[in-house]
Amino acid sequence: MDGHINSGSRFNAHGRKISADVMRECLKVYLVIGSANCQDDPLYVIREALAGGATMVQYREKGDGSLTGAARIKLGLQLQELCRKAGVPFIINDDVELALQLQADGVHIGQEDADAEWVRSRIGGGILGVSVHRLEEAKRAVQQGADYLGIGPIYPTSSKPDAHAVHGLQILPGLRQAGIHLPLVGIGGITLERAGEVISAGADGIAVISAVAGLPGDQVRNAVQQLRTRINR
Ligand code: 3NM
Repeated sequence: MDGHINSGSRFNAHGRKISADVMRECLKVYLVIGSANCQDDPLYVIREALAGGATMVQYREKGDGSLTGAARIKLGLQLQELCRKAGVPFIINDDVELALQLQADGVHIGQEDADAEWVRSRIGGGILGVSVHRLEEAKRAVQQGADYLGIGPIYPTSSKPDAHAVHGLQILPGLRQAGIHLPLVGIGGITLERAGEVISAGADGIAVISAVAGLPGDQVRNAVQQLRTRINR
């Protein structure tokens, strides 16, 4: 592995970093998904979400009953193939080695995970997302080469038992006014009804688990279409 994630991908050809403008587009309706989050077969859910216009996918195989070992890798490869066909970046949560093994388009890490500078050195021009909870963390992630910042939880969420205290919408204009210009995605408890206000507050997009993966598979496509409409308003 040469340390350049999926260097054949149109998102980071020749190891170049993704532009902020393309990153903003990719963040619009960002689906975070693992088998434990899905009511239906994750492959069906992903197919429907991509058909509805999901703009980026994060494979986050966590929680009760989540897959490990070969089964985790197999599902990752299957999800990645669907994303590749749809021309949508495929990001791995928290596991640089898995990302390199799968040749994913990027990695998303939290503050408790690996150091962002180290991850950047491992993934070359791949997409690097970092979850931050305060201005100092945001500034540091910018310096360390993040392509986007995840901000959450914006609202209460039951999808992440160890989530931080709820920030509310105010954190978004706070970061913008403090000079953080990197693409931002809001996460945590975001629903169709709330999506518009997250964008109005300063996010470039929304990242969701339950509002998409938690639905019966036959409702997923419509849910993503509706989210895209709210984001573009
Ligand atoms: N990260 P839902 S909140 C994966 O605050 C994750 O960083 C969060 O799931 C953070 O859309 C969260 O179902 C869960 O609320 C998001």
